Amino acid sequence: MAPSMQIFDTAAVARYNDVGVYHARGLISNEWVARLRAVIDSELSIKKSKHFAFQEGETGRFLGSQDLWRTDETCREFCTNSTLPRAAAEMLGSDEVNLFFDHLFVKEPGASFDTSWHNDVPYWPIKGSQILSIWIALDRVTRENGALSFINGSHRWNAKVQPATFGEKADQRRSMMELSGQIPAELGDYSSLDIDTFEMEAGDALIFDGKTIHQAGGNHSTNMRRRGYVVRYTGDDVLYDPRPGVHKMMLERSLAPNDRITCERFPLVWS
Ligand SMILES: O=C(O)CCC(=O)C(=O)O
Repeated sequence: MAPSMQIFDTAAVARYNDVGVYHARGLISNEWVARLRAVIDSELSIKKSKHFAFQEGETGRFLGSQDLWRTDETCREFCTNSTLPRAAAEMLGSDEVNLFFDHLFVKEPGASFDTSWHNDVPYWPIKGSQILSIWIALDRVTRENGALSFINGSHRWNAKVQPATFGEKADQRRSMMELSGQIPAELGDYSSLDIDTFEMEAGDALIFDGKTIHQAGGNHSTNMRRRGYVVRYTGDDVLYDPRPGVHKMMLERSLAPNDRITCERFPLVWS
């Protein structure tokens, strides 16, 4: 059963709307953290599972996976029937919430590559304003092992920041936004921007708008993993939009352009 108590106060929702990201401390219980860690470690240990490497360095790997909830019962329960759908509904200000997908980002010790600056909506075949991600720390996250940074207010820029690569070849970090001349070529030059970097405890979550521009540092530690599990949700105003440039693996054949996205793959999880 979804919990019935309100999770966020008006200040939290206002902060999310204002800057495009909110640090929800202790959103996830220790029990869920332990259950999700177990699923993730088992996913990453199976040689032929569907996880993939964003990058493989000499020292540590940056691993990802997607749509775990579709095959794993623990992830399904967490994404559809934990505190999360309500958290998404409150932040989105939405009567209904769909699960879009879940996503894994694991930086093993020594996976020193940054996650390039980007925002998420340009990758996805949906449009609308009520799109968010809940990035859950399953380990302590510090500046040393891969903390995430966000450009405050960038969800209002109407920008598309879609790097050519997700990090390995830093010199190829060219974004659509960079190409359109809206911001300087490298985000290292972003001294005038209001950027927050979040250190987190296991069980904390960052809730951010699909348009907020963000990045993550590499994992420079020798012994701290950084397991991030992200669940993405959409609200009332979101429609299917299979335009050129979106990830092909996200396309859903049962939907037509401008359909509401509710279907087996993007189920309604809150109403
Ligand atoms: O965890 C990371 O390194 C990147 C996460 C991210 O970009 C996202 O969740 O959209």
